Amino acid sequence: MRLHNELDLGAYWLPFTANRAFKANPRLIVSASGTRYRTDDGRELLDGISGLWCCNAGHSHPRIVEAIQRQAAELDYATAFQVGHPTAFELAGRLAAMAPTGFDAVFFTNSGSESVDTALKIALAYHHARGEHSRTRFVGRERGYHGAGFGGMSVGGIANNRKAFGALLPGVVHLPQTHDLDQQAFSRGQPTWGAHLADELERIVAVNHASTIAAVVVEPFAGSAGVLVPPVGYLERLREITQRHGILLIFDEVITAFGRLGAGFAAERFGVVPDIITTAKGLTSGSVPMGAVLARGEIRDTMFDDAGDAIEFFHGYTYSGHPLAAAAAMAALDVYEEEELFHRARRLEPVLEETLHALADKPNVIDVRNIGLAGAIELAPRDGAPGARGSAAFEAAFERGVLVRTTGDIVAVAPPLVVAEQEIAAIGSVLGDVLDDPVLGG
Ligand code: PXG
Ligand code: PLP
Repeated sequence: MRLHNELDLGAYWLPFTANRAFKANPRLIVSASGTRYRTDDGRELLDGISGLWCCNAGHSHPRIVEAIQRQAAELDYATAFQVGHPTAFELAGRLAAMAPTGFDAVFFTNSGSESVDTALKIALAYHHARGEHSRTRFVGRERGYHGAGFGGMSVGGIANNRKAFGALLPGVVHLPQTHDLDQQAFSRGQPTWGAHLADELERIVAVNHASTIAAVVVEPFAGSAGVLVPPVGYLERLREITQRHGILLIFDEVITAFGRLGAGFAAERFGVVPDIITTAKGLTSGSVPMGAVLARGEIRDTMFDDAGDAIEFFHGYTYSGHPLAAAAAMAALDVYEEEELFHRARRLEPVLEETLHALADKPNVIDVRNIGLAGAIELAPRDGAPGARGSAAFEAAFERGVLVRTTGDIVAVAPPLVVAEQEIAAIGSVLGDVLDDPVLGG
């Protein structure tokens, strides 16, 4: 008996989901351990997408579970407004130590969306504190995903996420996206073509004047849009241009931090250091909602100096630095360290690369790309029905026991960092069968 036959599915409005279609054919997950989920009809599902790019240490890791249980019994909640609790301070110090040199200001949030909105507000408030009141514009990028808040939507570049929601933040402009199938298809790691696309920022500066631009925000690799890997030299060029014009550079590392690229942060992997880093997801290995914004100390100091003894940043959340989340994050970082999971991701990167690129000649495949422990297979859209082939691939993989993420006709894979080599092979084998399945052809 499947559990969903007994459940009333009516009230729950699922996010980013076609609810009518889902409720006609619901998929329910009831438990998880390591790289595996169990569905309500007792099937095992290999998690090829780390929950949703977040469960980097695998599911229900005993160490993280124990930390959450212990913390819940000891201190369930303490406000972070004018009061603190020790674990949040410990965690902030630990993140500052992990981050690139100079990032010693850590602000806690509860999600990637809140981290992005927080980072945008820090950028504005920093320029305000310096007396540069005209620096209010933001530069995002086409196909960027920066969460579902109004700030993140505004700098984001995915039209479906924006079209129903009006004018959004004023003064946002977008860089061109960096993925070009003609130039880059079937690249392994960073494509060699495309660094010049960063020069578009010079044009934006020329049109608007540098003194009106607060910050540029980009994902080091774009996750949600389907693993769009930065061209060699591109991030370096963005850094050089922003620095020259006094514009802050924000790396949205909600997906890329905590091991996805075989390092604590993409900034470390790519050797490009921004001014602000947003995180969430892998911070607690997905176990308790939490995000964090890391800023260079001089940004914080400028705001502190300007405020004197008054409140320097009128911003925060009821659950900023929540004890359960902080305890979960401390345990997740312990697991990453003790199990050397960032090194493991780096070691598995060529294994995933080979596995995915071996599917290049399957029907309808127009691109395969990868970086770190993440990759994507892009399928040709069906005539007049973009996304249909991608949806069919998602369902066919689910039926065969593998959870992937599809966005349009792109199948994304990003397994937990604890994944075994045989499990990567199993994902490859299932995806091969999926791509050969006649249901994808039509
Ligand atoms: N920034 C980036 C770079 C993200 O990937 C967010 C912000 C927002 O985080 P929250 O925690 O508010 O969801 C994200 C989240 C997908 C997918 O389609 C990706 C995300 C969320 C939902 C779906 O792959 N990333
Ligand atoms: N911090 C944490 C939490 C880690 O897990 C690791 C490695 O796995 C490191 C730091 C060190 O990373 P690296 O040797 O790449 O600097």
